[in-house]
Order: sequence, then structure tokens, then C-alpha cells
Amino acid sequence: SQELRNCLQNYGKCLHTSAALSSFSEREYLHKTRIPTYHFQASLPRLPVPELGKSCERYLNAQLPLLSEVEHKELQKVVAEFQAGKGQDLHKQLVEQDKANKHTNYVSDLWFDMYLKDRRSVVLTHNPFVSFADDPRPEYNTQLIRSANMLISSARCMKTMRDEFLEPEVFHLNPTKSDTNTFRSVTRLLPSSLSWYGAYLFKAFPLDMSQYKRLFNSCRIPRPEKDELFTDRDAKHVLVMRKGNFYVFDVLDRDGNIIPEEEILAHLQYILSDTTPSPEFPVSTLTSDLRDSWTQARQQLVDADPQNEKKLRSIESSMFGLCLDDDQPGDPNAITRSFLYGDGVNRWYDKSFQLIFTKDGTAACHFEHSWGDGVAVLRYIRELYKDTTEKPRVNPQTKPSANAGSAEKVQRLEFTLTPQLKETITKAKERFNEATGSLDVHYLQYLKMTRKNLKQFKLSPDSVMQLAIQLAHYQIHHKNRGTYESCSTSAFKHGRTETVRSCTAATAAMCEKMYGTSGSQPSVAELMDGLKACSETHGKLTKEAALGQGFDRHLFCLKNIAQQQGMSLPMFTHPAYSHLNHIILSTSTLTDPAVIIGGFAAVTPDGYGVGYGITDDQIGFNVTSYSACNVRDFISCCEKALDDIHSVLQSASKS
Ligand code: BUJ
Repeated sequence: SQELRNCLQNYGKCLHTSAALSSFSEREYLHKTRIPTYHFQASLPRLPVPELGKSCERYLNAQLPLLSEVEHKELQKVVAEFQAGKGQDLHKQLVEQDKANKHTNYVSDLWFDMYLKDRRSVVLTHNPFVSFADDPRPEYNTQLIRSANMLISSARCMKTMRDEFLEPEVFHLNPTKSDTNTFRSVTRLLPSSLSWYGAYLFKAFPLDMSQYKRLFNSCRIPRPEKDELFTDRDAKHVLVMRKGNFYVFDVLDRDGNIIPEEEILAHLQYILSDTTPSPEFPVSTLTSDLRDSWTQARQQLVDADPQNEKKLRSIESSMFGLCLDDDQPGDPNAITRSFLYGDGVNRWYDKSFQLIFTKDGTAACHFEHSWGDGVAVLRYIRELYKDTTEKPRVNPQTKPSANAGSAEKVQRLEFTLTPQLKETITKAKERFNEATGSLDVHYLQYLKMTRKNLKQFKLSPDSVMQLAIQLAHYQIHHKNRGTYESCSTSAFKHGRTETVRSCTAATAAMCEKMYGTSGSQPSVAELMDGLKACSETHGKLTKEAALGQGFDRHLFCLKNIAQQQGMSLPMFTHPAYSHLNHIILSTSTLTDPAVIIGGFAAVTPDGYGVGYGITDDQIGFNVTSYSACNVRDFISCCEKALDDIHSVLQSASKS
């Protein structure tokens, strides 16, 4: 009986320990995946290099709506010559390079170069933003509580990634079949070299996870000719910015555990009540500057004082930038301005991402683009929104810890500046004001059509949005122009994006039918056929792009190899090539309950940056443009286009 008692005692201890362990792990991690985070990575398919003939054909198709018949005939000759001649050599070289680099894909390095060699400012040129939906409980939406909860959930997310407990990202074609325990139990048992094939049998497509390693503790660093991506996987601190002042504090303790929520609350409260004024020469502004100027200025900072370098490292290695803003933007346009570029002071634009909190607790993620794309950022945003709304660690009753929130624990970073640096900062601010001052923004919330009712008509909602964009542009400019729709290729190893050329012969025909000058009135049946044709063509192009069968990245790489070898080829010097690549309509979409609005700047001075969303309740556009275009007119024309499509659908459903 003594033996039995001992046994029971030990069993009790075990239970106690295991309960403690499980509550520890619940505190520190978002979840513990059953399938290891990088389990599918080794067997992810490689991005195919499309056939040269296919890319040439797709290229010519994309040119159809942009050129006259005569111009197109002339281009066909240029393309045929390329395809039969130099194009073949270049393609062969690309295929060989690809074979020699099995660990990645044929675009990846050149795509990093495209971003990192770009000497323009990252602000407006590349960095987009995505704004969070509010926490449904207003009392959790204050700047202090929300930022504290998002910081804690981010730390949980960071630890979950670092310790490889994050569930791998999988696209489930048939979620009832594959988003299941059976799927997880089967695929986890397969060796990594086969696991992707196992998932495929469930009609589930694991996505590339390589970008997640650069989400936290990462920063772009300005360097001569090509910037560097820097990551410190061991760093424990966060960077907080307020009024352009920098503060850092450790979020993880010595053992790597997240510090108590009361301490985090106290640290943030301390920063919010700090009365240090905004610096006269904010170093942060340099990150908005042209990259060459910032490269020089960074070196001058390092040379001016050895402490400056340490401070820069501290900023660069921090988990992320948490920006506590003083303003309270009231409407979606003001929100876009705040989150897309802000004041040029309370941001470190080179951080892989920043969480920005307005005075009234509206939150957004602003990210640098070179390291990663929307899929990785959206995963983080979803995890963060879920965790902060379902398991917030700080609530309105949480009392900040009395022995935290002091200058001892929260370090304020101040830089030593030379007169030359002060001058550079002043100039950078002028450049920033000029660039951002010329950008206009406007949005549309449209309630008459939704994802659901478009699907009832068997139309792809995305194709209808893309058509509306074409129709809006056509109403103002009466022509078709280069259009870019971003499409993820993350189903492939190191996949990034491909372009869907969503201005097609079908959309051009619809523009002509609906707003052309022929004067003839098309019937509802004709318009309905037109809508279906647009939807089908667009669906085919989107599928091809997602499968790595676009033409843009392929030609981009061939052009790069040609350039590296000093070749100048008519294929790429022909005005039609630059015309197609002068992107007038740059578009991207993102739909998730955690996201309310998002946006990015037009990529050309005479173009539009069109973010859009489609949900079961509404449709929305958020558009930007520079002074050559009128964004308000564009939005009115989007509305008119949607109204006209809506009335076609209504008439069709009555007949
Ligand atoms: O294509 C690429 O390689 C990356 C693209 C580049 N570009 C933005 C220029 C197309 N990057 C992305 O696509 C990421 C963009 C992330 C922001 C997306 C914004 C979506 C807006 C959604 C909601 C709009 C609803 C407004 C309602 C009032």
C-alpha cells in the first residue's frame, strides 16, 4: 500500500508538472503545430521556367489591347526574331542557371536585386500598409491596451516561429477534406522529402515559408549600390517610437520568456507619458530618403560617434518598430495617409514591418517589401488579430507594474549629429514632404454588389473588380494601358509574385461596348456575354500566373541576363515593351476579416495604385495617384462602372 501511495503521489506531481508546462506553453506560444513549421519546405515544387514560345505568345496577347493592328503586326516580327534567335540562347542560360540552383527558383535572386538595388526611397515606391479591423470591444481599443496586447501577441508569434511551432501555411482547395486531423496526422509522418506529395493527395497545397524567417528582428540597411537585409535571430527587444524619439526595452527575459504583461504595460505607459519633445533633427527621417543619400548619412552617423553604430544596430535588430502616434485620423483618406507614409518622423521605414497605433487605437502594419510579400504579412496579421481579440493578456483592469516603466528598463536612444547630418536630415524632410504632398488618395465603399451575389452569376468576383478598374480608367482616358495585378507564387519554393495582365482583349471589348464611341446600344445578353468572357479570360490568366505560367518574370530574367552581357535587344528596347511595363494601373487585393483597409502608392507619376477588397457584405477600392491624375474622378468612375455592371446583372436576372 505504501508503494501504491508513492505511485499516486508521483502521478500527482506529474500531472501538476504537465499542467504547469502546458500553461507555460500557452503563455509563450500562439500554438504548437502538429506538423513541423518547415516540414513541407524540402519537397515544395520548384517554380517552372515557362517555355520560351509560351512566354512570347502570352506577351503578344497582353499587348493586343494596347496596340493598333499594324503596331501589333510589327511587334509580332520582333518577337518572332527574338524567339528564333537570341531569346533561345538567353533562355538556355536561364534554364542552366536554374538547374544549378535547385535550392531556390530562377527569379528569386533577381527579384531581391530589383528591390535592394533600387535607389529610390522605400516610402511610396515600395512600402504598403494593411490596417487592422478594430477590436470588437471598444475598451480594448485604446492606444495603450491595444499596443500592449499586440506587442505581447507579436512576441508569442515571434517565439512560435523561432521555436518552429508555427503551423505551416497550407492552401486548402477542399478544406473539409484537408483542414483536418487526419491530414495533419498523415502528412507529419511522411519524410520532408515526400510530405508535399502527401498533402497534394488531399488537394492541399503547402506554401513557401522561407519569408517568415525575415519577419521579426529584421531590417533593410542602406549600402552602396545594393542594400542589405539584416536579421538578428536572438534579439529580445522591441523598438518603440513616439514623436520621433526611439525607445528600446527587452520583451523577453534572460531565459527567453515573455516578461509579465504588467511590465509591458508599464513600459509603454512610461513612453506615452515621457515629455521629451520631438527632436529638431529626427534621424528617422533619413530612412525615407533616397537610398544613396541614406547610405552616406548612415556611414557619417557611424563615423561621428561609435555609440551611434550601437544604437543603429539596436534599432535594426529589434523585433519590429512599434509607432505610437499622436494623431487621430478621422476618415479612411486620413488613415491611408498616416499608415502609408505618416509624418516622416515617427517611423523607421527600413524595418521589415512596423505596427502603427493612432491616438485612438486604430492599428496598422506598414511593411518594407524587399524581404517578403503579402502572404507572409497577412498570416502574421491574422494570427495577431485572432490572438489579441481572443486571448488578450492585458485588459482594462490590468495594473501596470510599479517597479517597471523607468529609464533604467526603457532606454531612450539619442544620436550624436554633425552639422552635415543635420543638413541631410533637413533636406530629406523637404524631399519627403514634396513626394508625399503630391500623392492624393481616395476610397469607395460599395454595398450593392458582394462576393456572394457575383458568384451567383458564376462570375469571378476578382474579374469583376478588375473589369471595373479597366472601365473606370477607360471612362477618363478613353484607352487601355499597362495593368499589373499582383499574384502570389508562394506555392513554389521561394515563390514571390507573378503579374496577371488583367487588361485583356475581353476587358477592352467591354470598355468599348459600355463606354465606346460607336453609339450602338448593346443588349443585356451581349453585355452578360462580355462579363462572362472577361471572367473566363481573367480566371485563366490568374490560374496560369499562380502556377508560374505568366510571362513577366520570365522576360524580366531574360532581359536581365541580356543586360548583364551588355546586349541590347529589340525585344526589350522596342517601345511596346516599355509601354506595357509603364504600369498605369497597379493593383492588388487582400480580403480577410482582420483587415479593414490597405493601400500602396501608384508606381508611375501618371498611374494609379489600386487596392481593393471584396467581402460577403461589400466591395471596396482604396486608390492613390500623383498630380497627373485625379483620384476622385477615378473613384467616381469606379462607382459608375460598378453601378453599370450591377444594372446589367439585375436586368439579366429579370429576363
Ligand atoms: O506584386 C508584387 O510583387 C508586390 C505588390 C506590389 N504592388 C503593391 C505594387 C502591386 N505588393 C502587394 O501586392 C502587397 C500589397 C499589400 C496591400 C494590399 C492592399 C489591399 C487593399 C485592401 C482593402 C481595400 C478596401 C477599401 C475599402 C474602403
